[in-house]
Amino acid sequence: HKKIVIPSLSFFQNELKGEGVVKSRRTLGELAGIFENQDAYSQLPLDQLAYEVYSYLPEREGTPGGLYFGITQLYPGKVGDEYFMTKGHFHQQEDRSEYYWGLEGEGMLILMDRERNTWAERMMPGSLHYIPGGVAHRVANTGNSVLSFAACWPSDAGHNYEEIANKGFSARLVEVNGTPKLR
Ligand code: S6P
Ligand code: ZN
Repeated sequence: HKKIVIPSLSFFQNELKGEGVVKSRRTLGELAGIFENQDAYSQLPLDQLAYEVYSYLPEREGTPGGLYFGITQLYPGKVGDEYFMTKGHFHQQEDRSEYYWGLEGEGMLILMDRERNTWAERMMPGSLHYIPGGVAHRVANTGNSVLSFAACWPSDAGHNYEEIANKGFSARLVEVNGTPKLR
């Protein structure tokens, strides 16, 4: 389950040695409200792990020009016809952009701009995604194994979860006849 691709190995070795990598985790219980099918959601254990994020900043927090590196491991699963997905956010400093790239597994990066236009990009090992400033981002695991992706973002970007928590994205990624579709 914990297969790690080579380019990220040194990062995980730092974590194993306790050198400044911060690990956070989100359970299904912490994703309350993001899925459409409340019945299906209520049947799942709230303490089930949905994803883990390892992040690392080689500078003091907020250092201008500093860059975070992070790896997210999103577990496979469904809530009704929706896939397990990250909470999703705009950046607190709206104009801050970010790179994502796929490491293992299959998924979709769901993006929404300020006019609430939503689109999606397929994630797979080696796929590269640029998330411009002012674009909310969320990832869904569309496969049967762990989806792992790396990210790089400015140290002063911050997270604005509130808007997505309140209004969601303007489209949902659902499984239709075995394939992911935006609805
Ligand atoms: C941070 C970056 C990622 C996410 C992570 C979890 O800007 O976009 O590290 O934090 O993929 O997603 P979320 O929406 O729970 O922060
Ligand atoms: Zn982000």
